[in-house]
Amino acid sequence: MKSNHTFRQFTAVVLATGMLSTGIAARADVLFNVNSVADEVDDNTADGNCHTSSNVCTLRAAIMQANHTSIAGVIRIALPAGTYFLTLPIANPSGEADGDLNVLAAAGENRISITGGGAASTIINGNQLDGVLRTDVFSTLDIGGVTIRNGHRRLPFPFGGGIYGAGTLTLTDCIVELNEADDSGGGIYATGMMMLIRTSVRSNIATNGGGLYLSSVMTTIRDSTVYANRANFGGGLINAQRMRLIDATVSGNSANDSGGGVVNTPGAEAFVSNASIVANTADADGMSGGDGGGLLSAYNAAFMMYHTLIAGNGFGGVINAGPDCSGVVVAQARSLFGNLSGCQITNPQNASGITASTVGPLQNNGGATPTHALLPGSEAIDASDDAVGCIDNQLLALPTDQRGASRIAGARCDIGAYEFGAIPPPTDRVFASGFE
Ligand SMILES: [Ca+2]
Ligand SMILES: [Ca+2]
Ligand SMILES: [Ca+2]
Ligand SMILES: [Ca+2]
Repeated sequence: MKSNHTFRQFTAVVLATGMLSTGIAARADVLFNVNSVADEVDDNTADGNCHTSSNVCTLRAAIMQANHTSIAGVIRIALPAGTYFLTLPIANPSGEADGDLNVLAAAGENRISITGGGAASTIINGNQLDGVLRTDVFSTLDIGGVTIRNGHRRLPFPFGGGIYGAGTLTLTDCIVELNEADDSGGGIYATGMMMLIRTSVRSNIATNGGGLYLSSVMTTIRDSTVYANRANFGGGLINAQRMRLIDATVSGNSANDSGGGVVNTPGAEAFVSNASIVANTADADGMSGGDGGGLLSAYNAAFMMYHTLIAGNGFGGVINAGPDCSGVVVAQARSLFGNLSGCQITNPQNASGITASTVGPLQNNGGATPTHALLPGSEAIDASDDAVGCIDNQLLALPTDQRGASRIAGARCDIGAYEFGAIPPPTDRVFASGFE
């Protein structure tokens, strides 16, 4: 029978004179083609091949072999459409051969990429046995076009129900959904560096940080939506270190206590540019109080807002009821609030006198992730600050809105993640995030 090895090595085309003269090492990538949805271990991590005792290449085997392969290039794992249930129970001590999928840095600082066939069709299902994925410090992992679903982390490590990321982690065109952490970070708990691009984090649950718990050197969330997550504290996300939220939406999350959408903890820094924080609720259980429907930012934290919309959030589980924010925020450029009571705004001249904006429901308005459209007549339309322009916190221009539609439509940039009157490009069906 033909061997089913899927190891292929590509030698980069090297222009020898150029390479030699600049001293750049030749780079070789490795590709593992997953060809089975089974959850089986690699049968020999020393051989360089993705191979199990059943003579296939599984996702777990590909990651295990990648962990033990040292190359200068990228280890690429091609993951075709399918549902990949994790079926190996967590062991004690736990590792790469049981429970969740572990990306290690065992062979050095490898860069690993996992490319699915699109989040609507390529699903890694944690089967409630453990989390789905965990990455180590010094690992680098890029995931594209994959759904991470149905992980559940319990004691002794109840952090990051879907993903616990300690290395450098990038998710592009992904969905993280229906995961649970008994402590923090229902969808993702991040401690290294993380980027979320065109990604939805939805319907996850935890005690703290229903969607995300961010304790990263830097997390960047761009063109992405965090929605319908639940927690006792910080329904959508908790930022405990440093975060950038750009052209992104936080919607429909709820907390039984405080911070329905976003919590910014003492000492944390958040740079929030053209975000929409809408329709989240604090005190969702109606018991023992809670405040900051959209946002709770600690008095000694920094929450720097640029052209951001915080409106229609609520209290007692009811949207459009109660304060949108609690604590202290800085409006670096004009931002719009619904109910300001409970929130102290530094630079109030940039946020004065503007009340709840007119926004549509969270839905597919084009692009990879759901958004709240601005409705005709919304105060947010063309309301950005002329003195600032249409930029992020690093003073870089924002060329598009969350959907990828070109800004600027109309007279100037709008407030929030959605640009009224701008037409998004056709969604690439292969990489659509599956939002209906
Ligand atoms: Ca092997
Ligand atoms: Ca594991
Ligand atoms: Ca409560
Ligand atoms: Ca505009």
